Amino acid sequence: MTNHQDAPAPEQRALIVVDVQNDFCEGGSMGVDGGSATAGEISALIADSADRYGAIVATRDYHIDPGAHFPNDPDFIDTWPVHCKVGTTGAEFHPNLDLHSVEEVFSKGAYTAAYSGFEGASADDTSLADWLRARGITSVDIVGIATDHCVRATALDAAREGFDTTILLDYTVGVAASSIDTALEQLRGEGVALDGRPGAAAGVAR
Ligand code: VGL
Repeated sequence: MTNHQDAPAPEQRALIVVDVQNDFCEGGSMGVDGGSATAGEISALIADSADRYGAIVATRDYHIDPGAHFPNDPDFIDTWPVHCKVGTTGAEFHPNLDLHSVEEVFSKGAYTAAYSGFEGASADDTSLADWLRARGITSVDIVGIATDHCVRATALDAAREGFDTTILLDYTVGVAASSIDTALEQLRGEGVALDGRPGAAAGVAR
């Protein structure tokens, strides 16, 4: 079968699940409203789209000592309360996220702030971009937390790396309405396709 140019074959498309970790869900140190419901909805999406993706991967914020990322008086824009420290429950994936189909995990931010999953590496130190290219992936769908921070940064890098990039916004939740709006405008300008509305799957769309 030939492929339509606008529709990459499923084996060329990957799903990237960004930072669906306890600290970014309700009860976590930086819990985002709708995070735990979104985790469950992403699991349902994965279960429904087995034929749609050639690979499913997850990223995680995985801090050891990221210095100025964790000040005493965080501004919640560029600096943050302590979150996703290696060895803590907060760093673990949310239990609503079904990891069975997740082929590889990319960890980022050990000693520095790292918003984009493309700053991450697998356990054998392969970068996300190299890993995807090695599998012939040309197109990525991105979901996860938070729309206005790590999802945004991951999508911008995906597009810069040359992947045909879509954010499935329904399967994302964001921190604040104003930074979500700014992020969506920037993403559109950088050629990222936007599908749906932030928080829609979790029922917290603004
Ligand atoms: C994130 C702020 C700080 C995120 C991570 O996952 O969106 N946001 N670190």
